[in-house]
Amino acid sequence: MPCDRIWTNARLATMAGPGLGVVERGTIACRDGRIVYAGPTDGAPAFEAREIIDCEGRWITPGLIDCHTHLVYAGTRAHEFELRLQGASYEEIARAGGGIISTMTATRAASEGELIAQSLPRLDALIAEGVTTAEIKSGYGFELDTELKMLRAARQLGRSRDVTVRTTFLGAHAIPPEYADNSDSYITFLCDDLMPRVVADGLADAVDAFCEGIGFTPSQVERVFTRAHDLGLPVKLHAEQLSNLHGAALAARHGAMSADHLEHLDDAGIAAMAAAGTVATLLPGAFYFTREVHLPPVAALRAAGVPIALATDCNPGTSPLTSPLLVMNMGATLFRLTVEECLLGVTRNAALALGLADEIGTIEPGKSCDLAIWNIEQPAELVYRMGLNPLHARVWRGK
Ligand code: DI6
Ligand code: FE
Repeated sequence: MPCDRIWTNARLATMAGPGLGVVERGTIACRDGRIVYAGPTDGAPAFEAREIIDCEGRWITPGLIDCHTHLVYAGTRAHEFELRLQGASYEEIARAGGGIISTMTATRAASEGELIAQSLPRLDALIAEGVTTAEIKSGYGFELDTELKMLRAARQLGRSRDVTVRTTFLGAHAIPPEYADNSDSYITFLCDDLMPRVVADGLADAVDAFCEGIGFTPSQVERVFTRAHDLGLPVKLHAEQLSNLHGAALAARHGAMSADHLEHLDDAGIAAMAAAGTVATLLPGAFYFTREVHLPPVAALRAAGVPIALATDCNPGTSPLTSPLLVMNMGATLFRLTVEECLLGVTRNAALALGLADEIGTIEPGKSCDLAIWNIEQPAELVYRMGLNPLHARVWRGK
């Protein structure tokens, strides 16, 4: 079998099932950036490879996928963190004009180059832990120039590193000061002007919104989703993070790829997600950092067969986190996910949450050859440790 490169003498966690899809003595072959063989070395076809890489018994997983980030932004909110340490709540800070709006001010003021320069270290931190695909949202502009600037910056970040970037238009993240008393008019502006322009410039792969007391109402989200459908973009939703507005059920009704956060999700929302095939993206970094105590209903999600993804939610206010390994540890420790669920959460189910299940997320023939090679003795180590990065090498599209 002709191919460009093979990795051999490896232990594979293909994540293609059953379980982790473990192959103890495995080989992966790649041609034109795609996997052409992944399985036992014994009985593999005869390869004519230009390069053979001896993995010396290391473990290989799919490249990790961070399916929910706001990593493009300017400035920092360390001062708000200090206020919260003194007792202020996230919602109080937001209602006092801080929070998302303070990042909006910094992001509007930054040039595109500054925005890229400030965001690149965050992307590099993800890459350093084996990430080969990251989603990046807009949502700190709320005006045409800044929303476009954020999305262009995200795309440019993807071009400047060996990583796949998927962009999401999150114009409905907060109500900008220009529309403080008239959020419905902002939604009209978003649907009539912002979103069509983002689509015309080809800058978004999906549309997201924040359904919350300090964000947008379900009926406003409905308008955003309807417009997204008209423009041909898939949707997802920040739902049930601080309260239960039944956003997950709304998202499921609109065929959303994922509903995210979900600490306050109820049984009806779970049933709707299960029926629609909507992924539950859990964000333990935000749960931890806001000192949330209301747990997402993991056992009920599991029982209903809802696929669970895990992501950093990298953002300056509620999750200044750039470690997918720590996300897995938190998923297990805080949310009681199993090792297998944590690993699926940053691979196969994260791919599903991005609508990329045919392309990435497992090590299977036909998929992009995106791999992470680890210095570990067993896969549980990826979930178990806090702060040690055992990545040996990362492969993106076969290189
Ligand atoms: N929920 C969150 O946790 C982030 N956005 C959202 O809708 C917070 C974003 C920020 O505070 O900057
Ligand atoms: Fe978020």
